Amino acid sequence: MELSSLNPDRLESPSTRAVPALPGLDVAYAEVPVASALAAPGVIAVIGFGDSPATTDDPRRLQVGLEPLDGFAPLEIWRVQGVIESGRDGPLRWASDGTYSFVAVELDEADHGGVADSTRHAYALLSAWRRRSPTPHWLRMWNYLDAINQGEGDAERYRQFCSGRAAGLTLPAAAGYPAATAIGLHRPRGRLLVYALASNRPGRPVENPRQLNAWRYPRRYGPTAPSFARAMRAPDERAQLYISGTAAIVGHASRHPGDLDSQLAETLANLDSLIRAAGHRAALDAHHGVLKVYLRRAADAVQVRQLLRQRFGADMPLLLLHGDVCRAELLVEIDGLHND
Ligand code: 3EB
Repeated sequence: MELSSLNPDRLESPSTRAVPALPGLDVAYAEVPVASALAAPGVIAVIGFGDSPATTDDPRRLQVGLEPLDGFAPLEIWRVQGVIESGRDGPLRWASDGTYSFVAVELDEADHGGVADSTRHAYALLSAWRRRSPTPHWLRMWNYLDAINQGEGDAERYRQFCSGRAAGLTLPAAAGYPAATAIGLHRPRGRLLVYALASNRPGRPVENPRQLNAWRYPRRYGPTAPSFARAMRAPDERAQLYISGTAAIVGHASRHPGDLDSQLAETLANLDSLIRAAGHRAALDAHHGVLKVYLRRAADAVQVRQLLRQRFGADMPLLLLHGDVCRAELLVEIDGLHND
């Protein structure tokens, strides 16, 4: 389908027709060569982790600068059912089967006057792409930036990021915010990476009854409340829930500062609550979930992996990364996918 052949006005109007559900996406962690991952049918994104540069200019190949912890350095491979087209559009890279798309943008902060303006620019580019695309509905966004807790008070880089995102993000009419993750890199690279999953019909945002909706956080957390939903129920037949970065926040307050075990327990309680709020019945386990864990302290990795293996089973797809949560007192954040 020609990206430009669709009428944006029509795409912006909320869809109320009953439409058949989409096939679900598959996401898996595998230690395989990049070339063979990209060669498999239906692969829409291949995400690597750590400092090694991407060795191909295939638009589907993404690299997140966070170091994998605990010895497991896999690729994250996303697959869809359809035939993939991919390309570039200025600094954007995209891949799509017409029902789902991945789109990514990586900017040098120095080129755009800092973190707020870089973020605004990145989101403006993504928003313009969305409106031209056959997949104008955001399901899920991932954000990775340097030194997320640097700066005092409202000058903190995460808060500046939130203001830039709110200034650049547009949503289709009547749509809620997508699920999201925002994590800080330890090794500064001067770059902002945002990538997103979009689809040709809207998902259903899900909020967590244990937590205040993030977009309603009070002023004390910054001038612009964060633009994300706690989770997004995908518009597919498989009952897939995209889970936002989830931490030890209850209501709007951080719990158990400095206490890793208690933060982990609180985070798992939040995940359970969110999965229930989505109407999913299955437990979070190796058959129904994929989890990515961000740890502020690399030394916590062995203990956290052991605890999560005990809780979810040895086969649970689990990736541990060295990354900073957007509140300085939080040591751990978990995001992922739940299939009911
Ligand atoms: C929180 O619950 C923790 O700004 O996109 C989690 C997930 C967090 C996404 C974002 C921030 C974001 O507020 C931080």
